[in-house]
Amino acid sequence: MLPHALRTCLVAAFLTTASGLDINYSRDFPLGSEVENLALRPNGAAIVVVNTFPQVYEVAPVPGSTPRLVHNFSNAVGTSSITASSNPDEFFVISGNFSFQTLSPTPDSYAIHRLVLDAAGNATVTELAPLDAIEQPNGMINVPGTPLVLIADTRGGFVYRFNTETQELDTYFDHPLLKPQPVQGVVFGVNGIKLARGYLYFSNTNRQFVARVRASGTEARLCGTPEIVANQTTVDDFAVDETNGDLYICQQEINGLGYLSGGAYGSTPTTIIGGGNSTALLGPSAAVWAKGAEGRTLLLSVTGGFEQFATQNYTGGGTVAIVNLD
Ligand SMILES: *[C@@H]1O[C@H](CO)[C@@H](O)[C@H](O)[C@H]1NC(C)=O
Ligand SMILES: *[C@@H]1O[C@H](CO)[C@@H](O)[C@H](O)[C@H]1NC(C)=O
Ligand SMILES: *[C@@H]1O[C@H](CO)[C@@H](O)[C@H](O)[C@H]1NC(C)=O
Ligand SMILES: *[C@@H]1O[C@H](CO)[C@@H](O)[C@H](O)[C@H]1NC(C)=O
Ligand SMILES: *[C@@H]1O[C@H](CO)[C@@H](O)[C@H](O)[C@H]1NC(C)=O
Ligand SMILES: *[C@@H]1O[C@H](CO)[C@@H](O)[C@H](O)[C@H]1NC(C)=O
Ligand SMILES: CC(=O)N[C@H]1CO[C@H](CO)[C@@H](O)[C@@H]1O
Repeated sequence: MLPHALRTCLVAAFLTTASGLDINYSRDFPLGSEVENLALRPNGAAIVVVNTFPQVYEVAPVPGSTPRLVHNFSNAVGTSSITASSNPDEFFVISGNFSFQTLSPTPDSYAIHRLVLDAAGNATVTELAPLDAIEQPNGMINVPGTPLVLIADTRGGFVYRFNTETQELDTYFDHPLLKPQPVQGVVFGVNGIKLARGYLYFSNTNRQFVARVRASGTEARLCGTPEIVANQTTVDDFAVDETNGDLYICQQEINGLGYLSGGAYGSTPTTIIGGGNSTALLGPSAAVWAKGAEGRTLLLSVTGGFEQFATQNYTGGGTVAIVNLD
């Protein structure tokens, strides 16, 4: 707890965009955990995947909560993706083998699973299908009210769609803006994806933008032309405020949280937490709105700093951060 309290350090920029902005953290995940993504239980707890261990955790959305192991897969290196389904307390999780030393995935190692939590929080996990067509699954979202999930292939530069009832996998969206543009061997194209305001929003990590294209998630195949809405920003995942289009951007590379007003699309986000030498947010990887708090409270998965997974000289700090925006 203490290291986290000490770490809280907000840059002056936030004072002009929000007052009372504060940040709190869960306790650290086990050393070596690359805390990768998260989804919400109906009770508001975060269900969190770790990409260096094949594990899924539950984290109560209160400061100082201890991550509770929910499931430990036996046949994979890590878990890369999670989304809540259209049914309460049901989640889809992707497991697979990604190496942080070579920064590359093992071909044919990924699979999608259904994870259902009972009232006691115990998980029942069923493998649905291998995902061999997808080079490297990253962000995954549910298409509301359907058995469909959309899966970003960060290495191939596609958005796939998987039907969790029929097991059909197809290419939902293919566009040049989804493709990676490798930077010193680091290959990350489309990364975060969100359906909001009648659009599919997506980030491209190598190319440092967030774009959007009109979409419902249910069309046979998406054929629009995306527009870049936030440019020249280091971006992993992000959250969209459904009411006004405001964007909150996990700036993993610069350890910050970026903000862009829905009225300022086309410009460059401002870092409202972290950045510079701040340790307030070391490697934020994904964002969801806290239960009933859209536009007010974000839950972020935080890796504790990316370099440690490449060097395997672990420094810890993997947490869920709770960011109050008002
Ligand atoms: C997860 O399972 C592996 C064996 O598959 C075991 O070695 C490891 O200790 C387990 N981890 C936890 C946190 O239970
Ligand atoms: C993925 O890693 C697991 C755990 O090390 C291993 O059992 C499995 O064979 C690997 N899968 C592939 C396709 O290499
Ligand atoms: C659920 O979890 C609790 C505590 O972890 C355990 O005592 C109980 O036996 C589990 N119930 C089932 C049905 O697995
Ligand atoms: C985004 O920024 C890049 C430079 O990084 C520039 O080439 C491109 O024209 C910009 N695109 C938009 C839509 O602003
Ligand atoms: C970060 O720390 C280094 C070394 O102390 C210093 O030179 C640099 O100016 C700092 N950067 C910022 C943005 O504060
Ligand atoms: C690991 O990191 C610590 C500081 O975080 C440093 O003092 C140490 O030299 C590093 N070890 C290696 C083997 O790089
Ligand atoms: C509930 C709680 O502990 N909130 C704390 C979150 O962090 C801020 C500082 O960033 C504290 O002022 C709050 O009390």
